[in-house]
This record gives sequence, structure tokens and C-alpha cells, in this order.
Amino acid sequence: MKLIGSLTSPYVRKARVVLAEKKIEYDFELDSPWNADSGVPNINPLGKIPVLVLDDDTVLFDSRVIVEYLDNETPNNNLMPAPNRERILVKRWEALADGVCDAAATAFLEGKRPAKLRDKDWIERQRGKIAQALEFMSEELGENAHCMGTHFSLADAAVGSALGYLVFRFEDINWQETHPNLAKLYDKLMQRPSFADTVPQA
Ligand code: GSF
Repeated sequence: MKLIGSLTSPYVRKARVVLAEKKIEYDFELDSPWNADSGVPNINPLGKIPVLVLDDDTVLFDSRVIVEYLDNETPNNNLMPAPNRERILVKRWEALADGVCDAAATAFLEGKRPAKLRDKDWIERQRGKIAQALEFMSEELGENAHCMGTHFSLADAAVGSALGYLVFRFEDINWQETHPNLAKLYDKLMQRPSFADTVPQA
């Protein structure tokens, strides 16, 4: 199977973390949808990365669909618990983490527009979402070793990818100081090869 993505995308990182944790072999094809000659729109009508192309040429997107497919593809290292209530809480963690990525990517892109076109209120609205989401994450995590308690799950893959994106793109958001339990979680996740091998690079 082939994963199409970039070295900066937190959604792509989430997929790469899951592939590594599940020990699934794959080809990684770099292709940023922002490039004029990108091939991404030809396989994903939404023009976004990540895209997973299976061996029978089936195309999967978005990252939530991709990681759910991967987790169910092999019996080892399950990242999503079976009981409905636990499973849905993992998916809520993922929705929260992806929502941080959505707000951060939106604020980042708006910040790249020419100063006179930049909508400061729109950026502030996104940064507010990030701040509120970090507060919620920190409350939910408490002093647990992992998002869902004692074991690594998809929730950690998603939250770690989102926190890593803030480190990469928003060094002025000092979440490590305001939420030391999140910093402790991220430091622990960074000791896993799946995270250490996928740190965002410009
Ligand atoms: C979001 C992917 C996304 O926005 C998912 O896979 O979970 N819900 C989707 N990817 C960005 C790259 S980055 O910001 O990570 C993307 O492909 N943007 C191109 C565009 O045209 O929006």
C-alpha cells in the first residue's frame, strides 16, 4: 500500500504513527497539494493529504478513515478498544486532536496571507479554539499515563500529532508550560519510534 502525504502535515503524521505502531509496511510518496503540479487532486477529489492507496488501487481518505482501516487490517497492537463507549471516546479524542489541527492549519494559512488581506479576528477565533481544546485535553488526561488511561491508543496518536504540530508551527503557544501533563505525555510519546521517526520537518 502507498501513503501519499508530506513531512509537515499532522494528519499525515497520525497515519504514519499508526502504520508504525501496527508494523504495517508501506511506500511513502511525498506530494504536497499546495504544489501546482500536485497529483493529489487526481486521486482525492477533496485535494487533501493523507491519501492511502491500497494494493487493489482502492483510494482511502481522510485520515480518520485511513487509521480506522489500518487498525482493523491487522490483529496486532489494536489502537481502538472494542466496547462501544471506550471506542467512541477514542474517536472523540481524535476529533478533538484533528480539530486542533484544523484550527492551527487555518490560522497558519491565514497568517501567510499579505498583511492587508489577513483577517486578524479569524486568526484569533482559531487560536481560541486551540486554547479551549488544550484545556479540555488537559482536564481529560489528568495524571493518566495515556489519553485512554493506561494503554497507548489512537487517541495518543492523534493528540501527539496535534501537539507536535503546535510545536512545529506555533512556538508562541506555550502549551508545555500551561499544561505540564500534556507536555509529559508528549515527551513520553516522543520516546516511541513511531513519533521520533515522524517529527515534522520544513
Ligand atoms: C484533513 C486533511 C488536511 O486538511 C484529514 O485527513 O483528517 N480531515 C482531513 N490536509 C491538509 C494538509 S495539512 O494542513 O495537514 C491539506 O491537504 N490541505 C490542502 C487543501 O487544499 O486544503
